[in-house]
Amino acid sequence: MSVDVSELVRNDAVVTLGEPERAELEALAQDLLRSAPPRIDTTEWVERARDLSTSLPARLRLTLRRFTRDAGPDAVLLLRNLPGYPDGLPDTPMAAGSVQRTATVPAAALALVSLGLGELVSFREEKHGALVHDVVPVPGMEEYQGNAGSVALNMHTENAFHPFRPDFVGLMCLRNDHADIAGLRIASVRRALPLLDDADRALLHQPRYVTAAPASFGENQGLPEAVGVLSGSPEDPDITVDFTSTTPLDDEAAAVLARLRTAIDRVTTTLILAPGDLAFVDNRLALHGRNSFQPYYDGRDRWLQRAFVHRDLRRSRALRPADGPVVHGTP
Ligand SMILES: O=C(O)CCC(=O)C(=O)O
Ligand SMILES: [Fe+2]
Repeated sequence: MSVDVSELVRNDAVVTLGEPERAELEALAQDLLRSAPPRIDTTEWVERARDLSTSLPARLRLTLRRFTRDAGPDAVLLLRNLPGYPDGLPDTPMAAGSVQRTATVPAAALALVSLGLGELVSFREEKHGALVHDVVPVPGMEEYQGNAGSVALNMHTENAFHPFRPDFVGLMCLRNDHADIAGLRIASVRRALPLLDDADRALLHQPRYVTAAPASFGENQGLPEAVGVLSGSPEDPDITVDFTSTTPLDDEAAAVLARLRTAIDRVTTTLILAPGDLAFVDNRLALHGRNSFQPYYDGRDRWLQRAFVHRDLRRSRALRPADGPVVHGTP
């Protein structure tokens, strides 16, 4: 019962910008490049971007506003036909930890649209706290369970271990892989839940799982707290799990997690993003991952840019020095 893109279209989860809307967004991005300091990761740049985001095309603002209230059955929003580089797309970066420090039209467009959903946020321990990340295959990291890899990336909540993980993850495609087979995989808890029985659903709410922080988030972490994979309303719960780094604490919890994984597999949709596509995943309701692809490291590999959004920035204030956008460490 995998969900295909036509179903997303029926559910208003796909919005293609018309040419005038694309031109309006490009003009806003150009205005941001002209009127803000060149470096993205400054308070001034984000303030200017936030102000300009209030002038996004009206239909786009309406779409974003509705999505923040209810992300729908698939908990994803796919925006299409965003502006790219006006003078041609540069080579795909291939350095580990590559980020966008200096604004360009696509990075500015990503930031403007993200600010229509909430506040931009990043993590000091990840990509040096940059607000716009490159998601690209990195030589030697093919097998890595992270976005630098090119093997299949297991389904996960972004930063599942972190209490201030993003509410939304924005992934914008600049270039797909050579064979055009690499896809963002998404699955919502709303689709998976009906495939589980009541006992399994109840157990998934119990604190019988741990998700460890990666070493990059610091050594002085105690043991991670045991939590449920599901939380909140039993009829419409949030999901927090990473099928690479979440560990069940007992055999029964392990068996239920395996059944959840099967259910997730059955409802997973693969979105082959095309240049100009921007997918926002509601990180509270949906998991994401990626299928495998072949990188060539010839400057024409797959290239996404990524940004994280918080709906309530205040919640993480204790970990954000000077009220900046960068979350430091874990509580
Ligand atoms: O490569 C993708 O499509 C998704 C990678 C991913 O999980 C991420 O960048 O957070
Ligand atoms: Fe991810």
